[in-house]
Amino acid sequence: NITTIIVAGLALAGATVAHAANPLLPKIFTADPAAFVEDGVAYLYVGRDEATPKDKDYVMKEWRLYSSCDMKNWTDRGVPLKPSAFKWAIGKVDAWASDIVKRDGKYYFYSTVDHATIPGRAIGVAVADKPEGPFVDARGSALVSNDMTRESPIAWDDIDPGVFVDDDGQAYLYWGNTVLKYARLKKNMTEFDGPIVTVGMDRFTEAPYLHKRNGIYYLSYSREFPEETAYVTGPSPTGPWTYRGVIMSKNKVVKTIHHAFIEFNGKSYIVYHNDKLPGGGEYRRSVAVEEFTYNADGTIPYIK
Ligand code: FUB
Repeated sequence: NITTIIVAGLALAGATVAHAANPLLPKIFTADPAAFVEDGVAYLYVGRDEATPKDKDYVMKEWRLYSSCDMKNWTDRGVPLKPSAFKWAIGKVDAWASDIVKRDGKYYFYSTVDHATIPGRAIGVAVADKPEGPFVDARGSALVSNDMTRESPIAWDDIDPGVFVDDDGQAYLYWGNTVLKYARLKKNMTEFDGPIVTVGMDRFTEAPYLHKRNGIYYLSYSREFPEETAYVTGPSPTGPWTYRGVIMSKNKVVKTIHHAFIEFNGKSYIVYHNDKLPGGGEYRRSVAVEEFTYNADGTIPYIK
């Protein structure tokens, strides 16, 4: 189809093509991968880590998009949006973690930004007609802000959105730091359809991610700090949940691990970040991918 032809054409024309092994993107520091597949092309949205070795916090001014036809060679597709797309946000720094989904021909990008007037982090949603954008604010206000969800005393509890649309069309947004929350989304994908629900999840830290395979719902998340990736499964997008184990272990240098799952050409992958790009560290992360095979009973193997 036309998307595949354009991507292949870009690669042939010598657009910036990254190489074939981890770290996936060897030229810049990147974190918090969000991924989806369409028409034989894998799309990877990452936050760019711009902290210097001396910085003691994240410096993230933009999200960047990469695409691949083989999960090995990645084409730089530029900056689909920056936090400044959300006029109600501070807009200068901190393009924190995001997630992306396509619905009714439009691409919805949920992301974490700093609210300009309500202290703390907030979640916005932007929409585009193409994966590469341009993305524009879909609401003109935060979907979630700190005044709506006061379960946690911290200002960054409303971060790390993970979006999921079930086969029956019902969409859900999961998010949180320290406290895991979810809410149903209306079909317009820009409003909640019901209350924000808090889920008790043992040692939950952040980065909830919901995916479904063969009728099993998998809710994976980062737990403890430094973080490891753990998961539960259930018979529905809202549980009840059964703990299944750890998928990836802690990286004590980078401390965070933010992950996502994708299926591409019949194979299963987990994308995440580590510190392996030379000069890397806690605020200078690098996105990586691992291929894995589900166990026969549907469980996910430990990935070294
Ligand atoms: O990149 C900033 C924050 O670090 C993300 O929101 C978390 O998931 C962690 O990766």
